[in-house]
Amino acid sequence: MDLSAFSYQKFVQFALEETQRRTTLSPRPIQENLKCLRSKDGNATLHTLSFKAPKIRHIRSLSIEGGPSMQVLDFAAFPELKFDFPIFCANFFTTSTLSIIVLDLNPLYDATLQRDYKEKYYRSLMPLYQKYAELLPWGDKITSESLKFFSPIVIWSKINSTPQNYEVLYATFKDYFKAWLVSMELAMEAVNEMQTVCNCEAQHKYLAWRAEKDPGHPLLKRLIGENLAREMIRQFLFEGVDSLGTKTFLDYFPEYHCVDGSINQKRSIIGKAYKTRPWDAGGEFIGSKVLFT
Ligand code: BLA
Repeated sequence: MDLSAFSYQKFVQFALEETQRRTTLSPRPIQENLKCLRSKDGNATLHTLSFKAPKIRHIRSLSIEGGPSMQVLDFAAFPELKFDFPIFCANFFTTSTLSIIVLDLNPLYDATLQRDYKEKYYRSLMPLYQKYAELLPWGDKITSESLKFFSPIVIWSKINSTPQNYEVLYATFKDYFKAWLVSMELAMEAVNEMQTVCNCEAQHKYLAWRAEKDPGHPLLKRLIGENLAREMIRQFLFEGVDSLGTKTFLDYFPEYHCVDGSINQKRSIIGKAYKTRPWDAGGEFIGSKVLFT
C-alpha cells in the first residue's frame, strides 16, 4: 500500500479532542530542536506534541511521516503521580507491507502479580479486547521482558498494511483511548504519601525500561542521529526518566549488568517467547511463569 495518503494524524487528533471534551488540556513546552524535525536523509518528518491536564502528568505524541514507505506513531499518556490508573500506550510502525502494533493500557503495577490492580482496571475491559481479537491477532513471539509492562487487554499484532486494517486500527484505538479516559475519570487520588511514592517509582521504572530498550530506538537514531535521538528519548518521549527517581536502569533490571559495569546492549536477556496469547479470555495469565518468579 502506498502510504502517502495515509497518516496517524487523525488518531492523535481524535485523542486530543476527546480528552479536551472531558478535561482541560494545557500545552507543555517542547524543547525547540525537538518540535519539528526532518530526517537526515530528508525523506521523513517528525512531529511532536505535548500536553498536560488535571490527573494527566503528560500526554505526548511523536509521529513520523515517511512518505509512501513508512508511517510511525508513538503516542502515550501518563497519569499524575497521585493516581495509579494505567499508562495509555499506542505504538504503530507501518511500512508499505506490514504494520507492527502495540496498543495497551500499560499497567503501573504488574497485572499478573497484583490481582487487585488487575481487578480494578482490567476486569471490566476484557470484552473490549475480545471485540478485536480476531481482526488484530496475537503477533507471534515477543521480547519476554515486555510482558511485564503489558496488560491482559494488550493488542500486540503484526498486520498487513491495508486500508481496511487501517480502519480497524483506528476503531480500536478510539475504543481503547475512550476506555483509558474512563479509567482516568474514575480514578481516586492516593490516600497517603506512600501510595504516591509507589506510583512514582512504578512510572520511573517503566520510563527507565522504555528509554533504554524500546525497539524503535535504532531506527530513530538512524533517522535523526545519535544525539538528537537521545534527547528525544530522554527529554521528550520518556520525560521523567531523569527526574522522577534516582534509580538507574541497572538498579531496576540488574540482569542487564555486564561485568564491566555497563548495560548489556541486548534488548532481551530471556529472549523471545509467547507464540500465542498468554492470557485467557478472563484475563488470567496462562503463559509460563518463568517471568514472574
Ligand atoms: C518492534 N515494537 C516492536 C516490537 C514491540 C514494540 C513489542 C516487536 C519486537 C519485540 O519483540 O520487542 C513495542 N515493546 C513495545 C512497546 C513496549 C515494549 C510499546 O516493551 C512497551 C512497554 N516503534 C516505535 C517507534 C519506532 C518503532 C517510535 O514506537 C521507530 C522510530 C519501530 N518497532 C519499531 C521497529 C520494530 C518495532 C522498526 C521492528 C524491529 C525489531 O523488532 O527490532
